Amino acid sequence: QLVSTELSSYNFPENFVFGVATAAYQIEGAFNEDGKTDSIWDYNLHKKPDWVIDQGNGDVACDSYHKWEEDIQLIANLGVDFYRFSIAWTRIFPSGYAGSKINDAGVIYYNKLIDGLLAKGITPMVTIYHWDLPQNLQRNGGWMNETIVDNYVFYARTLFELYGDRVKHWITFNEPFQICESGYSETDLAPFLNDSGVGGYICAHNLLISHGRAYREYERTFKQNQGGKVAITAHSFWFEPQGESDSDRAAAERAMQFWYGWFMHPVIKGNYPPIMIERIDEISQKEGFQKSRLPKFTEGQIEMIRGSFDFIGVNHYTTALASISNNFNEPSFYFDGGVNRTEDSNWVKSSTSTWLNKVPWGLRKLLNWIKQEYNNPPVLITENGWSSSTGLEDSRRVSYLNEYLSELLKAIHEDECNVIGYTHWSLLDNFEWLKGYTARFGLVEVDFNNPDRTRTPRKSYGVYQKIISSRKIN
Ligand code: GBH
Repeated sequence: QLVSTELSSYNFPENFVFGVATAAYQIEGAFNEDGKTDSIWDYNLHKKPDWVIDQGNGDVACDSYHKWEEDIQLIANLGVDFYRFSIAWTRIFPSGYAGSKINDAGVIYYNKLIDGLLAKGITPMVTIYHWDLPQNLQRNGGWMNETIVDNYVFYARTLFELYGDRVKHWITFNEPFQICESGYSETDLAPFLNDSGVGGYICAHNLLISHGRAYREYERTFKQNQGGKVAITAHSFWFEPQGESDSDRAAAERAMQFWYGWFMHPVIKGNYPPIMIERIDEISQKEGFQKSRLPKFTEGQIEMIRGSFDFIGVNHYTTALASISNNFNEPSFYFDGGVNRTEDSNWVKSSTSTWLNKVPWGLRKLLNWIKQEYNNPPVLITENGWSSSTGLEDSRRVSYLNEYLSELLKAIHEDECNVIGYTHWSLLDNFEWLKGYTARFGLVEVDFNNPDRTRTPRKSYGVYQKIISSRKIN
């Protein structure tokens, strides 16, 4: 009965909150204004524009650095409770380093944004790190150098100091898997390091320690006075077994642990998932590594990271099918996981993001898995959305939104999953990483050929607006 497609007639609970999300590099532009330095995205895309399908980059993007007042008006008219945006590290600390000179102009920009949101009754939710590492730190190894921890924690602490009187919701990291596996072990995201089977694990290790320390810093120094909440957001597919066999079932469960548990198991239960430790230790040894490619936490680190969340953030877009795989022969996350990822050709596929299929029941199954696995923690959906091309009549986004929210309602009312809110990605069409400006995720269309970056609400904007005001699917 989990796999139905009927729209739900339940209401959203009274305290359920709605939001909309963006990220700094994807919308701000002004890449070299007011003292900002290059992030790994500025640096790499200037050096090699061909990383991106249309050679686009974030130099101007939606120009939200200048058009933030218009953005706030769009957010206010939409009627959401909160706006999730990220802060560019390179605007606050141009050198990136702990203790380095703070950049006042950058500080002021986010003050204006936060105050502008609050003036319209919109709650600001800040992502501290959404992929735009200062290139100056990447010069020094970035997330693969353990000295990143002190630099990140100092940066996070500075944000708590600067904005914590008004910002009560903090996300330390957006999508560790993408930061680390895609950025350090593959070439899907900056810094494109392609250090297969090694870089991603080292990055993730330093990232988890950074998260834990930032959380403890907030808890110790700010929580009592500021009364805010700190969380981490990980991306998760739902992995459905490809067939009925035990090995497909085991592969799907392994996939959940490798993709999602890699980060959430340490944060919620302490340490990496046992299946990851076991497999990576064993495979590393067979490969002739002296030590496991998966780094080890100390007991102290395990305790520090365990429980470092006030709620958990989940970015969920789509579902994949899992079956067993033994087909790789170089050190690799995929070999370690032993999962072959496929999809069902009957699923409705996004025309602009090939990885994105509309599988609404996957959200409900994912929420149930989280409930079981982690003892029903408070979950905020920090991203969910659909990728179209240009055009205001975005009927596929509308059905995606209606159907995913329906499954969310069923998870809340029928399965008692503790979901506290929903965030749509994205407010605006924006710079979609290696897809440039070809994949449009906005409730609002942006004309990137117009120097004014004109914004026009799509049909889905009105549909989401109505869902929020009526508190049900219409
Ligand atoms: C989010 O990432 C990001 O947080 C956001 O910045 C981005 O704009 C948004 O979603 C839309 O993409 O394994 O080769 O099939 C989503 C993360 C990116 C994870 C694509 C899955 C599949 C690549 N997803 N990825 S592949």
